[in-house]
Amino acid sequence: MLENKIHYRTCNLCEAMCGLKITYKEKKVISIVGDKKDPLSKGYICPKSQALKDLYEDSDRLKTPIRRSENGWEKISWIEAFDEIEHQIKKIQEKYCNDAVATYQGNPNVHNLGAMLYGGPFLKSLKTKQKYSATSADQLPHHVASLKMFGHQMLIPIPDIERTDYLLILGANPGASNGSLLTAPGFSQKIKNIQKRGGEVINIDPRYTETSKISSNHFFINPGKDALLLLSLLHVIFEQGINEKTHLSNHLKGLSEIKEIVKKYPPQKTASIIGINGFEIQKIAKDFMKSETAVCYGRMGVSTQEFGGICQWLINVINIVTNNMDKVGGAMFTKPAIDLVFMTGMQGKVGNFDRYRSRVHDLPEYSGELPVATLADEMLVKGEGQIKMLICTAGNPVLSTPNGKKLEKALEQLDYMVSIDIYLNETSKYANIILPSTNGLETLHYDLVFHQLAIRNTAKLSEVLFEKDDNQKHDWQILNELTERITGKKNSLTPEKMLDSMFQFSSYKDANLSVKKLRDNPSGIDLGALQPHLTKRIFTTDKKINISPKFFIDDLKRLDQELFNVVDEDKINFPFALIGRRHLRNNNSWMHNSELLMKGKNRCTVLMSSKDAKNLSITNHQQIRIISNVGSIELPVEISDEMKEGVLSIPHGFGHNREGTKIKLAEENAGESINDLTDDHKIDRLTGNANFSGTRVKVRL
Ligand SMILES: Nc1nc2c(c(=O)[nH]1)N[C@H]1C(S)=C(S)[C@@H](COP(=O)(O)OP(=O)(O)OC[C@H]3O[C@@H](n4cnc5c(=O)[nH]c(N)nc54)[C@H](O)[C@@H]3O)O[C@H]1N2
Ligand SMILES: Nc1nc2c(c(=O)[nH]1)N[C@H]1C(S)=C(S)[C@@H](COP(=O)(O)OP(=O)(O)OC[C@H]3O[C@@H](n4cnc5c(=O)[nH]c(N)nc54)[C@H](O)[C@@H]3O)O[C@H]1N2
Ligand code: SF4
Ligand SMILES: [Mo]
Repeated sequence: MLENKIHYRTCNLCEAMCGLKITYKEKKVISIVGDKKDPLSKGYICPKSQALKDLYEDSDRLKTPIRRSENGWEKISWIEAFDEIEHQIKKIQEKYCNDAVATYQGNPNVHNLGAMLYGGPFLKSLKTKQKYSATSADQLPHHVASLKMFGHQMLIPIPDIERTDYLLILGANPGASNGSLLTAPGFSQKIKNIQKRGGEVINIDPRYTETSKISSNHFFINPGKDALLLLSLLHVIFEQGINEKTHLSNHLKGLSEIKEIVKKYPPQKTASIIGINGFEIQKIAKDFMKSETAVCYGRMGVSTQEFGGICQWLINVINIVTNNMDKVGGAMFTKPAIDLVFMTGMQGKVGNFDRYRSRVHDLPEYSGELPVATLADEMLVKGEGQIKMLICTAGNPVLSTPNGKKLEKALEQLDYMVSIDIYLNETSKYANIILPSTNGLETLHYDLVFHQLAIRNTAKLSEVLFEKDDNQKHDWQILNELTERITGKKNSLTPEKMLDSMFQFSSYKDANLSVKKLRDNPSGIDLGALQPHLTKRIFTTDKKINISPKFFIDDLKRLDQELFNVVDEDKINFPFALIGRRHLRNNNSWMHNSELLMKGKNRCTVLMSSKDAKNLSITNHQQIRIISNVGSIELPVEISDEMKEGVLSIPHGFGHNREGTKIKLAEENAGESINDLTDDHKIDRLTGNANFSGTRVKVRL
């Protein structure tokens, strides 16, 4: 009789890094529960963790390379697949130029140790400027703000929610997302704990969300107007008078400039545009200042805006001028065991911005990438440097980037495409060859990125639970083989060896960290609470924190023109503003094939306020057409007073109704893609980030 066995690992499905205790027998998962001994998550897990079993067992998951042929998809050997891809890359780069081969890296790359370690060398080997990723449909403004202010793109402050007295949340819904650029398992409980300690949590969102429900107070905001709100909050803060002698004052520059600038934005002038009463704006600013400790946190909803760059800059400014930056209970910086900021910073590799621009729309490069909103046009618009081939790794840009229908047209006319993906889905179906990788429980994992953003410094290794089949390959093996074929150089390092060598640079010398030590401590190792230490790692050339970078200040002209514009044609023709939403049991576009997660009622609906529904004589569940300037989709309405009047909400990641995919359950729960409505030309022109907040739409019955 075989006995049940126990395996400990970190869930890699979202950013929360929850510790799991998995009971299994042979190759069968028996149960997944929270690991109480995990020093970070202490037993917390969410329902999505259960889907790791479904993912492992999913019969739609690809296990061998497949090639598109006249007779449909045919299985081919790895050798044949690599030979053909190598040949195509070389042929296309020779015929056109290196930039004719583009890459897109999707979100699961950052949740995958192998892809993190071997993705960089692979991209480098291609010598192409046409590199894209989900970053520019997500957190790009955070990186740009950190680079301009602190001198390092990864020096991202995180709110110390376990010790703060006042948390101001804009454009984030951790109640559904479990947190982002803030690894804090059990985020919702931590929000409740702030209030139990006598503190306050204020939530600003055009929807009354899962997070709003557990906050002390919620304010509806008009989508896309947060930059004005932040300017007005600063106006009140400076009007009240700040303490200019703080632990950071000798390290700051630009204080008088920002003080002068925000004079132009009193709440009386901005409130009606923002949609929040001027007295309330004043109160938020004053309460923030009054609190012993306070922190402002803004995520997706404020990053993917027309002024996402300005928003992330001003959030940092608020935390700095109220003396809450780099302080317990404020915004803090981590010191993980493998510290990417330290390791790259010491070599002077702190990030880059705008070294070159995109060919078609003149948009800025960030860290070797171009904005993904321009990917389709870079494929469609003829000329030197036009993209002819795409290599897509763990990404589904047809559903996840603005104007997905246009991208489909662009993918259709490419000379060649490769997807490294576990499914035949809406994007990979355009590939000539799909290279399938292992996933989740089949992989060795260490979170290089999310330890860097975690509320507590810990270290944890997840071993392979189920050995892959002989014919399967890990992402790192696929990427390594491709790199070797392009460069002609062998690399025999394994992820394990690389990890071990990175621990040698760890600042936790006494902990003697190594792969072996982590193997001996399968629930993880605690390295302690976050400590203030910013002043030792400012990477700007003059070693000052710049709170008034010219880069952002210059963009205020664009903000003044756009946000104070009273005659807005778009608003007249398209009276509603559309926003997205996340659901606890969705994960972007790719987990709708899990039976456990798909239980329950249809989630792909349009939320509309009862007043708007009444005005338009729309009844609950009625099918309506939503139309933007780029496309239209049909969905059932869910009347809900969660919504601000004039604002509609549709979740992203659906739209599995495209022909020719092989994700059976997802196809049965197809929904429609919100990104068939979002506009690839309406972006934050400053940073190049996509703009999903407040797409103008109209409704037809
Ligand atoms: N309108 C709107 N659009 C959005 C958003 C929004 O809020 N609203 N959110 C944006 C955000 S924050 C993000 S991060 C992006 C996400 O954008 P993407 O990363 O492009 O999309 P995902 O849905 O995460 O798709 C991940 C792909 O990776 C595959 N995959 C999963 N695991 C593995 C693995 O281990 N290895 C390999 N090789 N493949 C794997 C899946 O099958 C899927 O095809 O979407 C963005 N798009
Ligand atoms: N269950 C689940 N968890 C996930 C994901 C998932 O798809 N499902 N995706 C993961 C990924 S890739 C990411 S990046 C994170 C994102 O995690 P979060 O940053 O928490 O993102 P969302 O949950 O989309 O929350 C964004 C909020 O912004 C609001 N919003 C929209 N427009 C505006 C605006 O103009 N102003 C303001 N103030 N608010 C606005 C929306 O109503 C929404 O409540 O979640 C991760 N976790
Ligand atoms: S919160 Fe995220 S990391 Fe934690 S169990 Fe859920 S999906 Fe996994
Ligand atoms: Mo994301």
